[in-house]
Amino acid sequence: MDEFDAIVIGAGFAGLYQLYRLRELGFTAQGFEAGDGVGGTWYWNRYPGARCDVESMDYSYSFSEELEQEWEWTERYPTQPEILRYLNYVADRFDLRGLIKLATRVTSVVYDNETNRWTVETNRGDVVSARYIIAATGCLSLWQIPAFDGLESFRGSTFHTGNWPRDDIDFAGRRVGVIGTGSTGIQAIPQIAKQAEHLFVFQRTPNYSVPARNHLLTAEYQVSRKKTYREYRERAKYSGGGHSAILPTKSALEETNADRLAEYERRWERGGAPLMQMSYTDLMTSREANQTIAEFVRGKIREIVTDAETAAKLTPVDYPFGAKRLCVDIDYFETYNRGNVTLVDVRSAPIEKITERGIVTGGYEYELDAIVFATGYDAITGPLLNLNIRGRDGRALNDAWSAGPRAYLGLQVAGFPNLFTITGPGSPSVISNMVVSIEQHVDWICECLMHLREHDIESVEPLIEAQEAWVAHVNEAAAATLFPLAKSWYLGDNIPGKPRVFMPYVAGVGAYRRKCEEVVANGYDGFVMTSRQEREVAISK
Ligand code: N01
Repeated sequence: MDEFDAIVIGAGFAGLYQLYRLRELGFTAQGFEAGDGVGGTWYWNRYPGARCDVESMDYSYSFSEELEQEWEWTERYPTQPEILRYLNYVADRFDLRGLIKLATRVTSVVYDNETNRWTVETNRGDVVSARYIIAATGCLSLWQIPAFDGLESFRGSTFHTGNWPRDDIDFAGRRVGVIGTGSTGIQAIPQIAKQAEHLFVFQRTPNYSVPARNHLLTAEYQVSRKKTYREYRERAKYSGGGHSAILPTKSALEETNADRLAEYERRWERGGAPLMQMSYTDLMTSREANQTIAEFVRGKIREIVTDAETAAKLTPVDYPFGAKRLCVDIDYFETYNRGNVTLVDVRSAPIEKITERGIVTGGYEYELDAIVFATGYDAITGPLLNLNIRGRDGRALNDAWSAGPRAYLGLQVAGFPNLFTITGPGSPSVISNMVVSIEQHVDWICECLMHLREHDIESVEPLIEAQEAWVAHVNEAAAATLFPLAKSWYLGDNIPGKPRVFMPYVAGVGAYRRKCEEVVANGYDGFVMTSRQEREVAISK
């Protein structure tokens, strides 16, 4: 059996950087990636309109100044093909491909008490052993299609946005149904509408969405940003969401109505998520403050969508602005003014079944040639539970997390020694700029591994008390916000039977990073570290 210091699962932003750092530090490592190329999320999500709604010059690695300086982003919000090119460039530039086995899915990860090593098996028959397991599996990689009756009988083509084919799909002349109006549906719908003969959008919950106001980046802008990249990145690391933005200082309720509207209008014109993050301090903590922005966006929907009935259906009314992930779009609401687009409300009349010809709802059969499922993911915990992880004494992670995820700092789980999760539950992850959070986790893990090596320590895992206190703190932080007031994948609401727990840590990447630094400064407070001798004594008892 091949033996490594570490196995890294996944070769997206997280896996690539993790492999790079391990090699630089002299650890032997093997990466496994289910896709037949690197890129993770950006490898799989090739649906029309896929792009990142974090700005390109923020949504990029900071670990190499050379990379930062030589890579040229072309648009404010990068498209999927551009991000995938970037990640391929990184894989080549840092010579990472030799460390990764592509088209290889990890099927089990099992800890051995006696040897303090993990055995990893894959669908290609690999059986390898490692001291450390690092799950770089992404938060939104386990796509899901709801169990619609009759799904298998449909005679047309079906697609899930998170598993989009590599070939170009042409919807010209076809009647297409899209189920789902989250961030993905909202990006794909305007593009599919341009091609399809007719597009039917099956919407269960209307979403708040803000225009992206995407544009090409000028050379001057890139040069000026690159000159100040270091300070810029440093500010992002200690910010709220992982962008270097000037944070608001004022409550929305301190402002006059006219000034508040002017502020919202200015940010709406500028475009993007800063409308939520930077306008006022209390949009996500005060219902009254939130109502001011929710009403502003509802007004915009009514202004854009010409048919009043369609506008009303598209208007979110029963949950706070931003409590489901805020969407950023290009011509989303405008798309409903096209003659070839029909909005079908499947909240009042849920999808009854899928037939060989199409989708049945409200007693009516919508005949379709293709169905696009933009129905989301078993987020954050799904990809980890899917690895079939068994820790000390054969305990399955699925059992340890049967009532919801329990992890310390989103980095480690008690009872699973030397297993690390990058952007795991209880860390800022999806509430932040993922690249900033990924780099911080990889750096923290590497510092920890070096500490273990230097001090001849064989294993690290959280103390159960520290883990429980952190889980309680993560829950308290979420409870102080409006996030739990919406049904969302942040809470696992989209997966039948999934425990309703708010999974990301909402207090901001700066506060979180300081906590991680403090833990290290206090001798890995909350973790238990065991030398070989101590472990052998424990086993022999
Ligand atoms: O998935 P979602 P997504 N019948 O879970 C609907 C990231 N992302 O792929 O809201 C009918 O948000 C469901 O309805 P409801 C981003 O973090 C980033 O869109 O549950 N409808 C919802 O409308 C995002 O949040 C970028 O009532 C059903 C939709 O399917 C995350 O990925 C771009 C249904 C699922 O929405 C996930 O977004 C795109 C049913 N039975 C995505 N079941 C960037 O730009 C589900 N739905 C970085």
